[in-house]
Amino acid sequence: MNHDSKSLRCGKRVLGLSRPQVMGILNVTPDSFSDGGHHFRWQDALDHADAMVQQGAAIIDIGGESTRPGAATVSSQQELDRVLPVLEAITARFDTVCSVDTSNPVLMCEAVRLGAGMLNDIRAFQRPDAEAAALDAAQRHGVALCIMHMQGEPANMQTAPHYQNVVQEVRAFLISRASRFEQLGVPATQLVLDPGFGFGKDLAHNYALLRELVQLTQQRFAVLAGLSRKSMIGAVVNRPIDQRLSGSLAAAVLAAERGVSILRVHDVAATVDALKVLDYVLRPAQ
Ligand code: YH5
Repeated sequence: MNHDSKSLRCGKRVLGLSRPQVMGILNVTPDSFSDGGHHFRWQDALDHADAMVQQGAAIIDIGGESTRPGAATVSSQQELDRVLPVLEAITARFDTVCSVDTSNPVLMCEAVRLGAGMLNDIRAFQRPDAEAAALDAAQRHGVALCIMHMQGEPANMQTAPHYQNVVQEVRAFLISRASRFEQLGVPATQLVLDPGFGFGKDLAHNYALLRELVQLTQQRFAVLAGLSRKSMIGAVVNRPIDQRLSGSLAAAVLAAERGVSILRVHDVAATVDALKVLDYVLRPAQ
């Protein structure tokens, strides 16, 4: 699908996708917004969400499970305790769509009750009960579902990623998963596909997916890309994680130019500016 015709239902709201939209990342893990110890600073997290909304984020993606290789596994209750209070505060304060980054079916149900407009699962709703929870959320509350491709699990996914044809395999997986949700009654206007940059892919796999994104964006679903600060940027520019903004902006613009509708990013203001330039180039001359 191209940018002209798309919109995404996110619960009570409809997000127009005639221009690419920005999803701001809000991590609520102990290593973010901490005071150096184990104390999580709620106000800092809310201030950060506020800033991202002011900068033009259409969606705030709240995540309480670290997917870094070697990261401590989080219990279901811990994840609920981290995410739900922040979600509740954000939906009360800001007129923005909230997405919850989780594979936990209990959190999916609770998040939708508190007004989340999108569920974002790096495991594509394949864990036991996650599919049923996502289906219920989509059908009863109209929330959008973001289906991401990953090979393996975060703990081992970068060990030896292997594909015959990464673009075809990722596309086939995503289309089959989305078609299943459609058959179960979820309209395509509530489904988002994501190739899952960095999730069980080496550098060549990641760049093949970025190069060939039109193979995903030409389907009938909206596409989301998460490229911000990832290793595939760091490997090319040869810079640590806090110096990857320029590379991330280049990747975001290249993805949007290939028809991606939602960019999941850390740096909202800079990405919004970069996308404005792309939008002006793509706009018919007046
Ligand atoms: C994604 O792509 N990613 S969490 C490593 C980094 C920087 C950032 C080494 N959740 C995605 O953001 N959900 C995450 O530098 C996601 N798509 C969707 N839908 C990983 C992350 C990151 C990892």
